[in-house]
Amino acid sequence: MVLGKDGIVMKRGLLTGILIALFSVMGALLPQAAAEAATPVEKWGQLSVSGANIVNEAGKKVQLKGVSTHGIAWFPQYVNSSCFQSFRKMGVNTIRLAFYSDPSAGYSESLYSKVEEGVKAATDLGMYVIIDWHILSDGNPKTHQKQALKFFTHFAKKYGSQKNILYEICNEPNGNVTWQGDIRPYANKVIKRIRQYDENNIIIVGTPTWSQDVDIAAQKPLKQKNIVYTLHFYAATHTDYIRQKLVTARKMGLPVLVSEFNICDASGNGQISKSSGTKWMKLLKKYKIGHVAWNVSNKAETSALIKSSCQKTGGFTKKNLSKTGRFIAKWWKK
Ligand code: IDC
Repeated sequence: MVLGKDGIVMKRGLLTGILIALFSVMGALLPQAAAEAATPVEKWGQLSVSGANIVNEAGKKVQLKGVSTHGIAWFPQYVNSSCFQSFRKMGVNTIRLAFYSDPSAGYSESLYSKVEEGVKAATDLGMYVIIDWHILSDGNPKTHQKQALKFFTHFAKKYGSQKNILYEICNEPNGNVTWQGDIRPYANKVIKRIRQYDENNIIIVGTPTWSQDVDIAAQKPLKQKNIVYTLHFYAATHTDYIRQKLVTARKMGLPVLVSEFNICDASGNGQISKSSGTKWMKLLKKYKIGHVAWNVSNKAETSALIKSSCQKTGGFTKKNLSKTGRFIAKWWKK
């Protein structure tokens, strides 16, 4: 009986010993595993703007690295979790959902649900997501201001309490449009509306001349908190002259985000310039300015990040990337 009892005690002791050993091994491994598995949003939390920088919840400067969808009316098939996840694996922390605002480019309220699918996929993956009101052929943001207010009311109401959302309120103002006369008044209205429902998340504001004139915006920035200003470049077309605008704006203390770029020419097709592209990427790295590459599709154009021969809509590896995609992907890891 005693022996039997001892036997049980011994077994218990052995079991306890094994469990303790197991837990201590797991304990040593877990923090590392958790750190490796942490998503971008788990790592950085709520973003905000401090001086000329985007900072994380702990107040440290961070560099957003993103990819933009093509127009979601044209390439909705890439708005899915497997697609976003494969870019996350390559070092991307931000997805931009391009919602064209002009009917000629597929504007339709029925696409709100596509934006919601995209936000959900990005959120579940712990990625940041930019909801982009993609004005382009409708050059002046005031042209569709009413629709823009409706759009941002809808999404700010829905996502105001999530910390991974950014709103881009006018992709590329162009034509006879000025900062003071058109963009600034438009931005004041839209920002006021978004802030009714979302007090904190970053709002990205386009600048004149297809979002190149950050130096002009820097002369009279908006007064609200957590605002950044857009500079877009297509490296084969936009060279030192536009890089200088970025340097000027930075020196004036303006927070800038490159919410769209590629290394091809401004048409989105045609030649690419790796040398100008390298100059741009080095400059962005120096200032820790975030960048979002145009575009996730396999369209037969040089700005497409996926090879046109690739028919997949997710699960991409570097091999599936186009020439521009492969060049840009190197900078997601740097
Ligand atoms: C381009 C697309 C192209 C599409 C065209 C018109 O790459 O397939 O036919 O728009 O909608 C921008 C715009 C972006 C453009 C891109 C390339 O923000 O919508 O995409 N570009 O022209 N600004 C500068 C270049």
